[in-house]
Amino acid sequence: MENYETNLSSLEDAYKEYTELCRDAIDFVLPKLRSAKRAFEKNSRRNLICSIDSRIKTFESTIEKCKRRGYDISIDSIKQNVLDVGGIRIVTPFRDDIFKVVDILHHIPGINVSKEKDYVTTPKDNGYSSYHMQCLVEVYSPDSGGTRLVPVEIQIRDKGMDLWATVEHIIYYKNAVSHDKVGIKFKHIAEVLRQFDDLAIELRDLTKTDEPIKADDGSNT
Ligand code: 0O2
Repeated sequence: MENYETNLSSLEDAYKEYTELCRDAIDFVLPKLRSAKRAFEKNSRRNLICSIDSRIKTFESTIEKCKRRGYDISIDSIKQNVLDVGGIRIVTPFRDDIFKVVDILHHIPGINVSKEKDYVTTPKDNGYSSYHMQCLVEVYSPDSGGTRLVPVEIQIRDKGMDLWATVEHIIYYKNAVSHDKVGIKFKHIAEVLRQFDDLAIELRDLTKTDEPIKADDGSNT
């Protein structure tokens, strides 16, 4: 037992050191996203992005994920398998904005997209909807004699999807005991939110809110 605790404590130290690299990777991405957001909004009548948040996964949550997924509990295994230690979440007003942000991310130098999961076009069976991008970000690292690629997971969702995921995460996502009735209700809420998303895009297009600002248009002054 004592040995287990000593091992866990030295793993936590190694994890803490690794999270510093993950923070550097996040700090590389954030200003680029903010500048892309500003550039879009300069030429448009509306926001492309409502919010950008970032977080470092806690040690406890990482260990829990390793156990849940059956990964080894070691620093090498964490680096190899838990690719969302550094995470960024972008929330957009409309569902189709998600794909505009995805496109922007593909064009930012220094951010290498290694894997994508499109739960927007095809939501998970439980109703979860979001776009996940696994990115490898170039970070300066004197130890490795230059730059090093550090994983960051970027999740992009619209407001409705974010509301659903936030509430479902609290009530249900990691529940050891699943209640069929609760799961069905969440699936139903996801469908209602999807209908709302469809309607919101229809109304936006009807009111031409998405038309770019013309050079002589004073409405942005
Ligand atoms: P936490 O506590 O939020 O950090 P992979 O299966 O690994 O190849 P995928 O599908 O992109 O690729 O990743 P994964 O690991 O299944 O999900 C990544 C994160 O997405 C999760 O991290 C959650 O944050 C979120 N997520 C995925 N599925 C659901 C879901 O059904 N409901 C909610 N609310 N969130 C979800 P963690 O580490 O599991 O949890």
